[in-house]
Amino acid sequence: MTATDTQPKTIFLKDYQVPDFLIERTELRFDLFEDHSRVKAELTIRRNPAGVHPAAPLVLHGVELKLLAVAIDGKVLGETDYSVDAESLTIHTLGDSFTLNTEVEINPQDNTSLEGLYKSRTMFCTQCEAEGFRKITYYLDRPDVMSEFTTTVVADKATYPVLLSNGNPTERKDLEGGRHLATWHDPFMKPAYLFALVAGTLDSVDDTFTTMSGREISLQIFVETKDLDKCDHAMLSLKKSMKWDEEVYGREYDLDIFMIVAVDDFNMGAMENKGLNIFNTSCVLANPNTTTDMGFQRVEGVVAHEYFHNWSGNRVTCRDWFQLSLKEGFTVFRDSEFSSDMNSRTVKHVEDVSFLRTLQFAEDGGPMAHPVRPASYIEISNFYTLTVYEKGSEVVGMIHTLLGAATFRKGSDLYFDRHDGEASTIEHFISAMEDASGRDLTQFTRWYSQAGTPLLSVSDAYDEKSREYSLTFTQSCTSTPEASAAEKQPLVIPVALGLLGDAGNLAIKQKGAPLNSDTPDNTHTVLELTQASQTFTFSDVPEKPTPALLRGFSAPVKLNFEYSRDQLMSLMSREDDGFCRWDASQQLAVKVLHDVMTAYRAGDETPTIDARLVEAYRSVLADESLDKAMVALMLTLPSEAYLSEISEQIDVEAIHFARNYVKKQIVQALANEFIQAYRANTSEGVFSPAASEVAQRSLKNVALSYIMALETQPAIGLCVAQFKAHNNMTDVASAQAALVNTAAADTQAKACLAEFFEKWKDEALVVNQWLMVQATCSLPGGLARVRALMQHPAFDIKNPNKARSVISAFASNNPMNFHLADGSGYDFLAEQIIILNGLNPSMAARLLTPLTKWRKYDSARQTLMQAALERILNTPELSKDVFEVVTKSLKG
Ligand code: B3K
Ligand code: ZN
Repeated sequence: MTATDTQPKTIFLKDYQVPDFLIERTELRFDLFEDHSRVKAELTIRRNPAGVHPAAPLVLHGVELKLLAVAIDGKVLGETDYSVDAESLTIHTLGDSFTLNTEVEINPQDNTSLEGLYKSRTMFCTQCEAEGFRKITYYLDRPDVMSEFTTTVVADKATYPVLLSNGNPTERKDLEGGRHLATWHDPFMKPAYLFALVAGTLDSVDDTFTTMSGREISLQIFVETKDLDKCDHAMLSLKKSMKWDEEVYGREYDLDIFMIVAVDDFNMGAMENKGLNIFNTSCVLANPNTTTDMGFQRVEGVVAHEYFHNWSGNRVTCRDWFQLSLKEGFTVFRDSEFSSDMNSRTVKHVEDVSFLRTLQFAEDGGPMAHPVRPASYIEISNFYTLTVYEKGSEVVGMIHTLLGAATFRKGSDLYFDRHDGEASTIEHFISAMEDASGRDLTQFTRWYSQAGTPLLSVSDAYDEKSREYSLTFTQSCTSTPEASAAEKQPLVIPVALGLLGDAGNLAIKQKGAPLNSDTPDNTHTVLELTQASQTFTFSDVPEKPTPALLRGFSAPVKLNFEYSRDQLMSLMSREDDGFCRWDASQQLAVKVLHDVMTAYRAGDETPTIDARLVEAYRSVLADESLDKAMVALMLTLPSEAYLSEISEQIDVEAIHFARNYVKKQIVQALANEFIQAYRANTSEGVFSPAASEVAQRSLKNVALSYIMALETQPAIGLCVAQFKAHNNMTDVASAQAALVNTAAADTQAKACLAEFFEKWKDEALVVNQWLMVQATCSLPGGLARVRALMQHPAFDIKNPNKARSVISAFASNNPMNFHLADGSGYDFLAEQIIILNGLNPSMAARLLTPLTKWRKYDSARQTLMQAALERILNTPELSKDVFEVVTKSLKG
């Protein structure tokens, strides 16, 4: 598609109509061959009694299919009975119920989009969400058409001994010519996006889980034989998830078997197909030698997320794709709660908030901003966004906060019970929560329809005489593509609050209202804002307190309260809420970083930094009461990406300079403390993935990164020694990253990179880390390094993990090199997007993100970034995916 062709169509939520036909049963037969595959479908169809077009023809979705045969009720159709175009098969005259048989030929081996049926290395696999099923057979490929599936897979037995699909296995037999067949039946009605098929040479790790009603479920994780030693963590995570969902949500697994298959070529993290989850290897394989602590956590979180979809997504699915957050926001909320329960709640929360504030806030402030429930889209693949997922999860989290855990659980029970087996909407979810709580959530639902991050400005006043303290909150929201700032309506914002006095948190008495608190000492409350501006007054306040606002990040808003640096130090050391303590450390660091950026712009490259930051860090390092993972987080300066997000106009060089400069100043003042922290947290023992050890490693590696900022030979020596110890991948990867980013360690870095590659060249996921650490190296010459990496035999642009490790990592996490003033970084990215547009459009569209932010840069860069976008727009045969992001970015 080019700009001159017909523009792709926009789909609107307001135009939703129920389907004219329903598919009661779907019987599929796949004959898989090396150069093509055949798919026979027998669909039992009837007119939808609730349909609005009683005489409508049957219009089935179908893309890139070669139609071989079509019959209704066993009668082969003549050419005038139907018509076929690039996206559909239309059958003109039909009764109210009938059987449709089709046969199509497809070419999975040439399918580089990784949607539909495709080959990943040696195996066949599928990805159907959102609209990939239409690349497999003609179908009503929409989530409100739910059907009972029976699937037969036929393939060469020697090459594809394992044949899997959804549900329970019902038949297996050998056929002539060395082929064999397996049939699977899924008794649960499901939309086509949850269909899956896998055929390959796979081994499995097997286990069982006994459900709360005593049913034994067989659990299998399928991988290539070489990866059998990397499945234990995923299996353990799966069993923990199954138990947790029973305990916390009362949800039991339904089929007799639950399978996970790991594939190398996958666009996303994983997919919740009914009974047959398909995972990107990066989200399922884990082993201490090859996987970092972060990798372990990701596996646990993603396994849980996909498992939880069995109820929030599969048993109750979405009516249409506008409702995506109904399953995704809710399921992210569920998996975050699970991870919080399995590990440290505060640490998990800080990590989530940091991610949200850096990346989702940036999305919400850019041209692709959209409500949690978008009102329109061109290509739904573009809406698997941080807003739908992460902000969607925060919105569910606010309902949880407003209702309390017990009432929320009543609401979720009601939702699952009422809508089991249905394709549902966000209204249904909200109604269940309203009915369970007796609350009116009408105003609250604005969170689903209004885009943009609300800004909450807060001011306070204290009257010593009356001992009254008041807080005034004013909410606003900047303009987003769908609505101007003036059109934004006030939201319901829960503000969790503490009041910090000299000797600790004060008891809170809210004037004119009973305290909304579940703490016995009344030091915590949740205020509910509903108006554009609102004042809350507290009585019997003995001293002017420092407000601890938005405890636990009780709402996804930008908070603006003019804390003094001394107040931030108090919050850092004495506030009860861990999130607020961390947030105060970030705010203090931001202030100091801004001082340095201002000095840098004025030509001063050796400013003195505010000693209070050093003192605050000294106290954090000495605070024995803190969880070590929290110490590590509090000592980590805000990232360049976060500093960019909060800038009106991003000054790439000043941000990079300030961050490095402040880091160096801190370590020069606290060198002994950091060395001490490094030593105290280095354990000689056997590796353990337990939370306490993860926390130690994170603190040790933060200390290492400070020590390396000294750029001395002893520091480099320490780092090389850690690299060579090869005790676990977290330590090795941290040492490698520190060496690669230190100019003075050039020789050592080169030696380590060579050694690392030699050792791990057969482990694709480890090689991806090796690619990424080089692609994100901020030292000069980044673009040349990245171009060289792309020539390396380990690189393959068709593999999304590799494209992400090199291209996306460079464009998103290497600002100094990507944003070179000559625009060469932008040209490079445009080139790669144009290549990927032809191979894998949804990947190509995702890679565009850094260019969509062009308005936040100086005018010279703006011009260069726009030119890169224009160049992409003028590419022939532009996919819908790329077209949508580019046009919205240029307009927005
Ligand atoms: N539901 C899938 C997303 C698939 C998106 C494909 N474009 C993964 C998940 O959120 O669990
Ligand atoms: Zn999901």
